[in-house]
Amino acid sequence: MSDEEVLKSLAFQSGLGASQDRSQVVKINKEDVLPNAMPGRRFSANSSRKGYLYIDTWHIIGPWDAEASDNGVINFTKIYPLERRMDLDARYTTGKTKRQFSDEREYQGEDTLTGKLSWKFYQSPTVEVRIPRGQLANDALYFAYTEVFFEEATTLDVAIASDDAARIRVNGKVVFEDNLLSKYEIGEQVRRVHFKKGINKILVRLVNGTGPCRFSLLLTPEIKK
Ligand SMILES: [Ca+2]
Repeated sequence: MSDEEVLKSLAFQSGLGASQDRSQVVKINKEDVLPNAMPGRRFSANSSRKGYLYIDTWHIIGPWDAEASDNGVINFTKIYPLERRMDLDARYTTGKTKRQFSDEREYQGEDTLTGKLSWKFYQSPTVEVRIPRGQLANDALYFAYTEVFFEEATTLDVAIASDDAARIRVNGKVVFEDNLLSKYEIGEQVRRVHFKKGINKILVRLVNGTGPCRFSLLLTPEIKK
């Protein structure tokens, strides 16, 4: 053992006051799945049955200041304008102007931001879609948006996970809501989701407490229940 001092994490505390839920049941065997999942955003009847597919291309906007929790639970009752009407050309000057951040590689710091926000294109190399370091902040709100194309109307089981709280809409309908600052598990919840023929719109509203901020949608060929 070296006796050099090792820098400790700054251990930023989330100011949102939401409790942590460590009780998720993992339904996906990540050792089997993650090395084999393929990126995609256009799906035919065949492609969806061959193996695991993750949605890799997104537009991401944020950070805004996240609102404090209600008794440990992130309050999703407020609806933001872009949840009603999507506009990828929208510009905002209401973003966070100060941030602390620490990513999954424990790169961390604090600095100031302009507060100016616009949608940024992001292609994720991994199943988990990570908020890029330039946008990462503690106690922050983000939105991520994508459109996926299905050649036929399809119902699929989708393994959804978020770090931290998230509400996810497919074609306006909420398919996932996690209102705790929970640990990220790739198989956090499996939802049976209906995708219509043609373009399907997916909107993720994501709240980060501290540390990395990420989510994933993994389309599963079959889940043994
Ligand atoms: Ca986090």
